Amino acid sequence: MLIKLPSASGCKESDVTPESFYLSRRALLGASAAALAASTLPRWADAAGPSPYAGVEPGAAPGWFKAKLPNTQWQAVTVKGEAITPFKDATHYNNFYEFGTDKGDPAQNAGSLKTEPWTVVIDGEVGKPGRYALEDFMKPYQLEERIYRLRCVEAWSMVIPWMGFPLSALLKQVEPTANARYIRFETLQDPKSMPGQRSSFALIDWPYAEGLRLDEAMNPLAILAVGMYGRELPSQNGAPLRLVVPWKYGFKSAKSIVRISLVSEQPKTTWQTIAANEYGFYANVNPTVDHPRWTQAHERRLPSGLFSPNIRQTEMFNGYGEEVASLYTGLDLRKNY
Ligand SMILES: Nc1nc2c(c(=O)[nH]1)N[C@H]1C(S)=C(S)[C@@H](COP(=O)(O)O)O[C@H]1N2
Ligand SMILES: [Mo]
Repeated sequence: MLIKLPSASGCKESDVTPESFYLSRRALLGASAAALAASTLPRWADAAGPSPYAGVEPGAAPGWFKAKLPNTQWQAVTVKGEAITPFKDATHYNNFYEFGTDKGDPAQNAGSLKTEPWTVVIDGEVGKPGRYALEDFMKPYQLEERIYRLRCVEAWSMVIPWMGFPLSALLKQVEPTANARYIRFETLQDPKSMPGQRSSFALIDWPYAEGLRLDEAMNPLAILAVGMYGRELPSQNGAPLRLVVPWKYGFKSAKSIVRISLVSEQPKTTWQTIAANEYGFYANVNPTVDHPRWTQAHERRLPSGLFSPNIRQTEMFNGYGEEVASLYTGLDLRKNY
């Protein structure tokens, strides 16, 4: 399941600029194809069908990609034989309640999000708390591409190529104290730019907050993403910094993060606060534990249509059990949903 592509050291710096990201990765895949089982390559890699990156070119998405992503490493965790979701779907079918509750609202409204300058605060139970401009916050880390399934608790899913760095790398840097047992993530609160925070949708007690157990946060699959499809994150996907935890339901992956706190107690999360009987703290993807109002046994993979709903079986831990199941030995996943 884990595939390591040739590392950046194998190619010239000019090969890893975002402009040539897609093409040179294809070249790398081609060159190393013999070394990889063909069945483990993502479907788009064999050049059949339209590129899922269509529309990624800056000209096709004005204003979305303000800068290039420097320092990117050729490393991917891919999904076996599954196509990457077209860029268009990944950026026009979103949950980001700060910008509205309809799937198309974030694409329509998130243009008002001001991502520069952006400050990230690290606080709580850490030896090295701090307040960083995003550029400085990111600087120590080599960006990697991670191609992950994203499974929303609402039973739809996508496959998205993220760009980011392991959350574990940040945690090692900030030195959690012996009291640190959980990590809490907080999204921007800015009613001026976020219409959902000033509307009548008072269900949510802003800001949006999420959390992980520290050992979950240290798992190598958990990343902080700053980009997708080889470019900066579009605002509707949580620019400029969002969490991605691929074995958990999508709501764990908090967008537009401004504060990361190490804490000793399990933090209160947004969806748990709204409906604890429907959305637990763990929120591991689990086809055997239904949502009280619908089954979680299967999911609709986007893009899907009325006549081609594209239904697939949901996998335990969203297919990442090999990497994460050991985190939960001895835990009743039915109670701790
Ligand atoms: N701040 C914030 N983060 C959020 C949400 C939100 O409403 N606000 N929605 C979550 C949900 S329910 C999902 S499924 C994913 C969707 O990510 P995507 O739009 O990039 O696919 O973001 C998650 N992160
Ligand atoms: Mo979701």
